[in-house]
Amino acid sequence: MTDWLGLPALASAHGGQIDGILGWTHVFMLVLFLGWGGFFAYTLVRFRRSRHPVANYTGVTSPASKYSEVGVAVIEGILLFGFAIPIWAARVDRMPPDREALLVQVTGEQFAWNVRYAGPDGVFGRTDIKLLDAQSNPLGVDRSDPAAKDDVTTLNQLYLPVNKPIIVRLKSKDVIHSFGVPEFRVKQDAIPGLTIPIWFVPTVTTAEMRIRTGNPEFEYEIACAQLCGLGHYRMRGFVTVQTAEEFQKWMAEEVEKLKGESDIFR
Ligand SMILES: [Cu+2]
Repeated sequence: MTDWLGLPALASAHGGQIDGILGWTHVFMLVLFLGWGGFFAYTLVRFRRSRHPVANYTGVTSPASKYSEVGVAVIEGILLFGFAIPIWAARVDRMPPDREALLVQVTGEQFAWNVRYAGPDGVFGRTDIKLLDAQSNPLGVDRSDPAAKDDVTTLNQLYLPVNKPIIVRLKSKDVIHSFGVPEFRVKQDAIPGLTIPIWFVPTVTTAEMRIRTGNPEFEYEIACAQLCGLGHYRMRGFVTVQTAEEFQKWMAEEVEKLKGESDIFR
C-alpha cells in the first residue's frame, strides 16, 4: 500500500504501522501543498497590480482561511494523537516480558557494534571495566563469573531468530551512536551512561529476503545513524535473521567454541 514511498523492504511486525503513518503524512502534506500552492497562484492573479492600482487596506474579510486553518490543525491532531503517539507508546511502554523475548545487548563504540547474548543460562554475566581490552575483550566480560561463562559475544554481527520478539539493550562506550536497521523500521540513539531498550519482531529471514529482493548478497545492515566521528562511515554491522532452528544451532556452536577456548567449563 505504501510502495509509492520507495521505502526499503519491510521486515518487522510493527513496521507496517510506521509505513502507514508515513504514507498518511505524505498524503496530507501533498493536500496542503496543493491547497496553499493553488491559493498562492490564485492571489497572484486575483490581486495583480493592473487590477488593483491602489492597495486594499481592508484585506480579506471571508472566514474561509480561518476554517481551513482549523481544519488543518484538526487533521494534524488526528495524525498525532490517533496514530503517532499510540504507535510510539507501543514501542516504549508495551515491551514484551523478558521470558518471551530474546535479549541482546548491543554496545556502540567508535566505530563498531559489540553484541552480547546471555547464552543458554539466560543471564548476562558480570562485567568489569578493569578487564576491558579493545581487541580481546571489548565489553570487559568477566569469564570467572559462572553466569558470564556462556555469554556469547560478536563484533558487528547480530544473529536473530525470525518471528520472535527481540529486545535490544542499547548502550554506548563513548559518544552518541544510533542503532538503525531500515528494514525493521527501527532507529534508536545509543547514549553513553544509559541502557535503552528497543524491541521489534523480525518477520523475514535473510534467506527469504534474498529471494524477495532478487539480490543473493542481501544483508540487513545496522547503520550508525548519528555522525559519531571520523570513522562514522565505516560503523556498520549486519543482522542475520534465521529460522529458530538455525539460530539455536548457531548459538550452540558459539557456546561450544567458548568451551574450547576456556578451561572454566572443565
Ligand atoms: Cu557511530
